[in-house]
Amino acid sequence: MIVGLGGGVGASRFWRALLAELTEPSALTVVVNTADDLWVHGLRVCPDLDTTLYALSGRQDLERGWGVQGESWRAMAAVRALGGDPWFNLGDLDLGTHLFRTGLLRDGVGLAEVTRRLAAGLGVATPVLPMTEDEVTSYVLTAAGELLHFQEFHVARRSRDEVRAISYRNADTAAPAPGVLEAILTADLVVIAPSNPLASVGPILALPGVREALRASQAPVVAVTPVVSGVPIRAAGEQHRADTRAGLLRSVGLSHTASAAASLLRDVADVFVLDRADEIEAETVAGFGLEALLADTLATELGDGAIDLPAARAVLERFAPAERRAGASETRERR
Ligand code: FO1
Repeated sequence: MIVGLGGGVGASRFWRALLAELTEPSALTVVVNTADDLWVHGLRVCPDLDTTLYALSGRQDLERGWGVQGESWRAMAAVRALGGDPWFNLGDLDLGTHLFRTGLLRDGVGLAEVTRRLAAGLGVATPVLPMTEDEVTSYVLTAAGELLHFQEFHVARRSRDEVRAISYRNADTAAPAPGVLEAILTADLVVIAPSNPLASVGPILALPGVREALRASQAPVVAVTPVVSGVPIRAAGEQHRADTRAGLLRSVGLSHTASAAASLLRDVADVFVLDRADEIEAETVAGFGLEALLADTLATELGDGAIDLPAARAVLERFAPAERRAGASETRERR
């Protein structure tokens, strides 16, 4: 059993690439950040859970990274026409997810069960667990002294504010969702996705018992770099996510580098996957007590939902048993 921890866009690419190599979709369980969830228009929106579910069901808008393919925006246009300010864009199809989830939450169903029902409805066979059923929320304190919900900082303000600090409200009193600690403790391999280290991975690690479970787990804990230096960023969304990441890392006195991301995981990870372009950082990573594994960490979309991500293959080849890997036995037979 492989357990993945992560956020939305970067993580879901990695999960898709891992799943393409696995014989069973249920060989992977993913634990997803919920600290950038928000209430908007009276609805509970869980961006990272939804990105994960849309990605694993083949519905994700691969260009934007979030939301559903073939989306329309008539409901938001109606809100605008009524004088509202839909600063957080909910597509018409996506709204169905939020209506379904909010209704169940209002009826007293926990977020883990709601997510299970969403996954079942979307045909996702990989268990997707919210990190917690409690409302844990990332807040960004700006240099101007404003306290912004993470999405206000990231979406409404386009990450332009200088950040002084990020905090995870309620994280210290929240409980990991049912199954989260058990999954980590019984995993054969734990993968920390190439996700924002402070906005997506940080909140999961801040929950009571998670760091301890990662340290107690017998499984190798392999983290994949979210930062690749010196590679021109092509998509506008990638630049926006990089700006958010850089601003948050700066707030804790770190530069926007792979080794800075590794330094935040030094107490829980065993291995840090560096992009080949950042080989020069391998020594720094090793200095944190992490084994540096070099691989190509950038994904290429191949069309029809197929993805090429060599780092996912490299992690499986090194750490997953061959019988779990699609094609691994054929490769052995051919040898
Ligand atoms: N990102 C944006 O940049 N602008 C949006 O209006 C926006 C809306 C949105 C709605 C649903 C959803 O699941 C994600 C959405 N995102 C939007 C992405 C989201 O802000 C980020 O991907 C994550 O929260 C960061 O991990």
